[in-house]
Amino acid sequence: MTEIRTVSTTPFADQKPGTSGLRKKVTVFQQPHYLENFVQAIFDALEGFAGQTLVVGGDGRYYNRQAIQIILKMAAANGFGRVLVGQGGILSTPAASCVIRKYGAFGGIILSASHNPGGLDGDFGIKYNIGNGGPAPEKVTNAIYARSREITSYQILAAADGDLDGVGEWRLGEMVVQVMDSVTDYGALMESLFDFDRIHHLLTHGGFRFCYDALHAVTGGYGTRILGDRLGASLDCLQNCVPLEDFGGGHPDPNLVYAHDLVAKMLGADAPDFGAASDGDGDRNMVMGQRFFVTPSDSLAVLAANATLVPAYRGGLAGVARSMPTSGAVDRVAARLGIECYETPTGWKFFGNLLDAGKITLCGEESFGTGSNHVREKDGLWAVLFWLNILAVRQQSVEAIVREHWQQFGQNYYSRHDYEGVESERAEMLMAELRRQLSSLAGRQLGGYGIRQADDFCYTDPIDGSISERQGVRLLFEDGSRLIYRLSGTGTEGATLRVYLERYEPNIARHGLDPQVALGDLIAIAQEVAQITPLTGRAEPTVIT
Ligand code: G16
Repeated sequence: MTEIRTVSTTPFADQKPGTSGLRKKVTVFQQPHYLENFVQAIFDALEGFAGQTLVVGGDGRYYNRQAIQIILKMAAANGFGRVLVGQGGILSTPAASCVIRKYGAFGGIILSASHNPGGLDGDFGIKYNIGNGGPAPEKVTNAIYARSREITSYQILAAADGDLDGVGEWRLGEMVVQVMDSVTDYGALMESLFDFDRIHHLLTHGGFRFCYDALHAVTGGYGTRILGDRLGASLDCLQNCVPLEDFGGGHPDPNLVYAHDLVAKMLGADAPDFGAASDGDGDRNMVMGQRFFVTPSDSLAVLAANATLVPAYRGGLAGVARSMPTSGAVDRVAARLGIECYETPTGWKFFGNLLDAGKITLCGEESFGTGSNHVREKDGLWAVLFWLNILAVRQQSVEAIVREHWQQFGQNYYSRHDYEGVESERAEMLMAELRRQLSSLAGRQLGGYGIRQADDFCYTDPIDGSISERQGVRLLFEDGSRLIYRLSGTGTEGATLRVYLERYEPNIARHGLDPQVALGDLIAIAQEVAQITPLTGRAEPTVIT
């Protein structure tokens, strides 16, 4: 009989989940009891899991393996019947969602700090996903946080660490641990959605040139197996595909700043036809054509407009959704298709109810996330395969497809300016000051732009009626342009101010300009209204996407 130990502990005050779970420095998680407290708070906030299945996996970053051993012993001590764990402790976030759904698991624990850097000095993270495969909704994360504030003990099995590297089953007390191949189920799901024969043909005939960059993160293994082994992409198309615990010292965030190897290649004289990257845990994507960047908002709109070219979506879309700061490009596609377009707060968890209720088929965010009803997470490789499927059918360049899209729907110029590592008090003061001004902003003229509405976005979930307030300050202009301010909920150092800028341009002659130029007036207004430089001490954003 293996012994269940009850360990006394005291609460940590900082275990409030953010936009996507609890993210902290590795060193914070390594404090005695820190991870254990949070895991016990998750279990205490749940009901009815005795004898049930839990899925556990992570993006392979530093501390992943140690954390998984602890979680397995705690799951056993708390009464789970079985844990499905990815081989080597690896499951990309969308693969974890796939596995939870496929095997009818009670839920899952995903270990990742997504696109944040890893390593001893980097970040770690943990989040709970419910039985639909998606991130726990706010009522669950709030209950976990509440429990973390009052916890006095946790339960853990006194047992040796088990083998995570061999596929197979072993026991931890009464519980079965099943180590499963990390790619097989996810790969089969992808094959069921897309025209793999056509994509295989595209990648192996006719000189189509392609580059996929896994940024030394979790999709290295998925990319090699699915794009390489199954779809025939040659090894030299797959860049940085060896997963490393510290992501090779890089920042596994697929954007124009951090995916520099790919960006340099795609902007170079001898650029491939298509380039794509994914992030630390495999749920984000960036898509580029030859010397051409596709904004995530445009990507969502193009996928929606071309969805019927893909086997899984041949019957059409039930509806679409985007997060509030994401550009309105997809709204225009939805209007043309005669389907509903929902606007949700930032955070993938807000799409879950709409997907479960069958109200939407595709959804996406400006933060390099796109997904569909196939899982309940955004999905980086899925988006890459979706684009490849479209390219295989249309036989046009990425740029030609996007420009044609703009001709049909107009272009939503879009950019996000991030001010990272701002002192938290200063950032809070900036937001408070903006909120204070809201009532006097509506109706004002700023640099030729009339403000039609100024508010703090509040969302009422159309399915369960739950209300989420203070989701971002919005200045909505008469001509449809928008300026949005919010503080990131995923950083681990100080605060990150995000400023989102959007302007609609119907005139084809003015399409394809540098967004920083096309949005120049709005950028100046954004800095002026929020007094960004005086209040943050920053003359310029840290990252522009
Ligand atoms: C997470 C969430 C996304 C969100 C993004 C940025 O992504 O799942 O829904 O858009 O963070 O959030 P914030 O603006 O609060 O930093 P990921 O890829 O980090 O899990």
